[in-house]
Amino acid sequence: MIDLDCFSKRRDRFLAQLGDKAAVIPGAPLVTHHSDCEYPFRQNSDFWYLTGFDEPDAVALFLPYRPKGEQYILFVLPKRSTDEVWTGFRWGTEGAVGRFGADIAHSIDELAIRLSDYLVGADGIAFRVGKHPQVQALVLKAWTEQLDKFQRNGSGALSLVAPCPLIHQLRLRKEKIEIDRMREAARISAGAHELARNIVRPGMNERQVQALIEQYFLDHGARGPAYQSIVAGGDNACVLHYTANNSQLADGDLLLIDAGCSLFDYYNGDITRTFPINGHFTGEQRALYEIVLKAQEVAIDLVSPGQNAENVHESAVRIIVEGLLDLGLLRGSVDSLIEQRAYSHLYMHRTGHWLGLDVHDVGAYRLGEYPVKLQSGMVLTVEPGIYISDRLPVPQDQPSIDERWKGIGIRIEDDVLVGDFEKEVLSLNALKSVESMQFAK
Ligand SMILES: [Mn+2]
Repeated sequence: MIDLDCFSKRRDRFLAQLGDKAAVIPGAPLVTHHSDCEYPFRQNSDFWYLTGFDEPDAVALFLPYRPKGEQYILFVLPKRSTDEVWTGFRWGTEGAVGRFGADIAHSIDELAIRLSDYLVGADGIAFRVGKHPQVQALVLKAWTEQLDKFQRNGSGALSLVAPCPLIHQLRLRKEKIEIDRMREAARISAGAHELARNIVRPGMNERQVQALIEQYFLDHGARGPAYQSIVAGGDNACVLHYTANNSQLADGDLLLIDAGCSLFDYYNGDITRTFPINGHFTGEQRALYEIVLKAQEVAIDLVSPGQNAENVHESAVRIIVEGLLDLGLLRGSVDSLIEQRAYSHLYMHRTGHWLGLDVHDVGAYRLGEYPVKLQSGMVLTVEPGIYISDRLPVPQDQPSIDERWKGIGIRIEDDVLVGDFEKEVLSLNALKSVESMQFAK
């Protein structure tokens, strides 16, 4: 059972920051997959962060201008045995109050008639426009009513603002309880990568490896994969978001696996490993692997309070460019290659992203002119790569690529927590040294 104390503390912080604004935070609905079948339910992360409530079609109101005991309102699916016999247990309004700490709870059917009244007294409304069409119609209607009455009342919610900066600033720095959960997500994810590397043999299908990894996630108590697992043999690894996972693994190719689990409270792991399918690197594979590994280690080394994600990225780019120059895959000076991005046919993505309740987690990377400084409690991935294929044209002045390099795609990704002084690699149980990627098969 999830400890709900942290959610109530977050609500207190959020309410304090709202001033006299109301916030309307919708949960996620069920989403249709096809016909009348739905995707597995996935709660909205902002809603989850503030409520810990894991049912579809809920809406939370935060009303700091109202007296204590009327500030946190939950609208939820009503308890109804004729529905529960089809879709299972619901907490209903009683559970929303008794278990989840709402001051007041109503059936979601009543949102349309109650929302306007609850928003009276707010001097603004915090609501994310453009993401929740049904709730948005009600919010805009209530806001319009207040604007219409403004001349008579001399007060009302004049502004509609985005709640994201407030919530996402909170979410960017993880609490201790969140860090513990992310450690667990990384530990399970790392275990799956270790299993995969030990079982993979030439002739297996990518899909079988995906099945092993995802079985491991479920076996170890996770909800499932945090995102579509990428199991990409050989040239497939050069497609960054390859998810077809239906090719046979060839003797002599590398296998790139980008997979992580999501826990029941939605914290995620995000790990990539690349290893030779037959247990032995070719010379070309090894040379490139060593570059990516060095780039990743140098970049991880830089992760510390006061640093920023752009410097982390640039440090990895520099090592990769230097390495590709040495191998004759680039031509020119390191600085001008970096400045002109003349490496981007071989390394075309950023070196990492925030990680948390969302795999590409919320939080700004820049504040205007300045990159956001890393602070303790932030978690980011560090994931440089090199991908050699014919998909992108070789820039003018750059050497054409010999066939022996083609079909090699390598990425190495870890999840790194910024500590007070030191970093912690949450995913360190997934091995990555050249030696540990190779063994007799
Ligand atoms: Mn990632």
